[in-house]
Amino acid sequence: MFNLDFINVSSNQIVNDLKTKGYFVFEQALTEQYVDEMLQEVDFNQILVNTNDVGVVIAQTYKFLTHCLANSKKTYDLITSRRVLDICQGYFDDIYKLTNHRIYQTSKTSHMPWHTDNNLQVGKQLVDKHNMPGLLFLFYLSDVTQNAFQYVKNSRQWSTQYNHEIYLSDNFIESNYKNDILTFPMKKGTFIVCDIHGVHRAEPFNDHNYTRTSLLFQVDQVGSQYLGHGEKNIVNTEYLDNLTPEIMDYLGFGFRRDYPAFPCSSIATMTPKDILVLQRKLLVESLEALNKSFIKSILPAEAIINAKRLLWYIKSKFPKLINIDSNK
Ligand SMILES: O=C(O)CCC(=O)C(=O)O
Ligand SMILES: [Fe+2]
Repeated sequence: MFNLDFINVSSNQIVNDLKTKGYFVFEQALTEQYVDEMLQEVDFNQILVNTNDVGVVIAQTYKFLTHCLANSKKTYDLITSRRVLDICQGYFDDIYKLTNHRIYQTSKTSHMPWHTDNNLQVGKQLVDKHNMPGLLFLFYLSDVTQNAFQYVKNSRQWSTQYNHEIYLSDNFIESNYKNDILTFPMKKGTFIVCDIHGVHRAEPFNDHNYTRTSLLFQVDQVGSQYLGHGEKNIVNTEYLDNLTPEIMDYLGFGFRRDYPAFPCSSIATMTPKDILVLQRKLLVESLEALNKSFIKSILPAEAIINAKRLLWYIKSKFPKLINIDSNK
């Protein structure tokens, strides 16, 4: 999973950097092979439409696989890895929980505002800022030359002053903290972890040939006064080969979750171009479906069942000859 150079950095060192500076960055912490295998588990070209599974949705220029703990064993293993848990154990002094996670792909253009991630929500609305300790974990799953993560040095020391603002304006940061902006254009596999109270964003970009792929997850020290804080974690039970009380607690077994999965997507969050691509695909599939339903409507049900019985018989006699999908 991790490159040797990263394995050789102690978790104490990472925690120490987090406590003193508010962030820690390591270029190419994940092996290239691990990232490639992780990406093979995600199909960004398959968008959910009446699909009975977890999968990818579109919100503007982003594609999201929010429920990656249900769809990617590699992601599950990374999010529940000893390394991540050791960092959390060292950093937090009370129970901590995974509060959200997602793999996402940003294409063509994006202008993310400067913000902190200590958000409290009611439904999908951000309503307030909280003061629970929290960590934002970010892994680059592609080489990041544009749209890099940016962090304002020492901003966690003053960000509470702006708790009444949902975002900070580009102008404000540019005029007051220009020299404190750290930008991390780095290679695939890079690991970034920072204090959620620090001001950060992905640097705006506009390049129709560029795509950035990332894994992000957040861990908060959720106290009992914040019952329900966090998105639900949908996990594939097949992946749970390392379950311990520690991991059950971290994943929030039996813990209330009130926030909807991010982003709240629908057809309305798609770009006109993505809607057109989808409509074209749907048209072809709809014609096939109509064709099938027309044939079904003119044939007696008994004839269809008999045809399936015949196919099954032929298949059992000549297995290589035919492949039936009995749902069709
Ligand atoms: O993608 C990034 O670089 C930052 C993302 C982020 O801060 C967020 O989604 O809250
Ligand atoms: Fe953020």
